[in-house]
Amino acid sequence: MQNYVDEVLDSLKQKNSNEKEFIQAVSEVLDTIKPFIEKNPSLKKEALLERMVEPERIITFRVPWIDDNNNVRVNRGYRVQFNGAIGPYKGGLRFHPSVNQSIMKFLAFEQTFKNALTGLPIGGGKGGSDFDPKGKSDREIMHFCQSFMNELYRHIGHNIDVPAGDIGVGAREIGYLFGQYRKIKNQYEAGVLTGKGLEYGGSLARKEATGFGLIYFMREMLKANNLDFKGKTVTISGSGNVAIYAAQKAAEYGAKVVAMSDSNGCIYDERGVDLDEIKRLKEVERLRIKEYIKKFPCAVYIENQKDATPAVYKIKADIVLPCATQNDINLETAKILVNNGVIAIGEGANMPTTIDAITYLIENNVLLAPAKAANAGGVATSALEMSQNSMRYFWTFEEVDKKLDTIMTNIFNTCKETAKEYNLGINYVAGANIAAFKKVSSAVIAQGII
Ligand code: NDP
Ligand code: 2IT
Repeated sequence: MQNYVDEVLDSLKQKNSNEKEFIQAVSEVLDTIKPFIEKNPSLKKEALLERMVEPERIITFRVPWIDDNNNVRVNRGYRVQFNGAIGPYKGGLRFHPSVNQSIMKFLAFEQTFKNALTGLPIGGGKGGSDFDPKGKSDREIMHFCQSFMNELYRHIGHNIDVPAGDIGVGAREIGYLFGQYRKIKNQYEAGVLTGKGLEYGGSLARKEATGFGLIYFMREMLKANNLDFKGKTVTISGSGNVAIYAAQKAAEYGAKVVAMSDSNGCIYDERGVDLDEIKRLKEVERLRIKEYIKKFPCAVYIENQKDATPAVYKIKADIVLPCATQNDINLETAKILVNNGVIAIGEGANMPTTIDAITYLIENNVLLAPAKAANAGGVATSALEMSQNSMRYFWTFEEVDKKLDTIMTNIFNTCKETAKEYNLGINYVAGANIAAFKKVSSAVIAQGII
């Protein structure tokens, strides 16, 4: 059976040799589920792994738009509908210049398992574009979103595929996308997108959900190991949606967030980062994080050096929350973190840690909250938004937040129990992968060869 996993991985590497992020995401999952595959030898006859690593469908399309100087510009749009066995495809849209098919496939693959862990009826998908929103005017963003939807609309629907936000896509973009969908379809299909504004079908607590959910998961993970947030120092990579609300909840639990970052560098504020200022800079003004020190000259700004560990990871902290992008923590960075005495790492971003770094961290007894479990609060609350849209009703902030807390607590328990069942100690990464794989694969098998 060991061979079966290796055969499938070899063939995947051959077929997708230029898709390094996708190969990485699949390798991490398949390597950690080997004990489960061993116990279920009949899966090979079913070609189950081959079916699980092949997306149901990939859509790519041209997105033409006109910039403020009247130049015609063209970007590439994507939607990867990876696995719809347990519900409509569900997952965010990422607008970032680095977006390519490999990144879309890795994100959609991860999403499939993450969504299964939430316990809610959602399949896995992801989409986006290599469009760079940085420095674009509101009008350019709107025009791009409209053009993107001019093609995407034919592939989505509240029972088909339900996109949401991710890097570079927040409430503003979801608003423009929803408006264009409504215009084209001439119908009010509230549940076709999530992360909507509160005035038109958005859910209370969706904005906070990924960050809050990450901290609820971490709270349970720390508790299971006789630890908590009180008095701990925290550093956070990123200062976007996930980072901000993770910082807020960690501070509520008595931790001190001393550093946050963007792709240029980080700010270090010994007294604890002022989140109102971060929110003003990032959510309202859309400025760089280095502006923080204008208001707080006692803080320092440290610029990243090219090809080196990002500055934020060199700052000593008990708890580290990567909430920016993939492969932020490599082996070299993991060694720095361990040397600095890190206790726990919470993956708010998708696949922020390379495989060798994960192995090193777990071997060094660092508690690692794996992305597909720990950041599932965002998509779980998106599913709650879909429920509210179907009911044509809404829950209060407290009601949604309480459901989110229960979901995150359940996900942690699933990871812990599965790790225990397979004698994996604190390897919650393997626990999450096995539990999620079990669920999606049984649904796939039950539905026959399709
Ligand atoms: P945002 O666009 O709101 O913020 C992204 C943050 O990451 C910014 O601070 C950005 O800095 C920083 N960053 C640093 N390096 C990079 C890089 N190379 N590429 C892109 N961003 C970089 O995104 P989110 O907060 O929504 O997403 C952050 C992470 O969390 C992503 O990995 C996403 O997939 C994941 N996630 C998001 C969920 C959600 O609900 N939004 C749910 C689950 C996971 P800069 O401004 O300099 O680019
Ligand atoms: O990575 C993710 O889980 C998200 N970007 C959120 C997806 C969603 O559908 O809310």
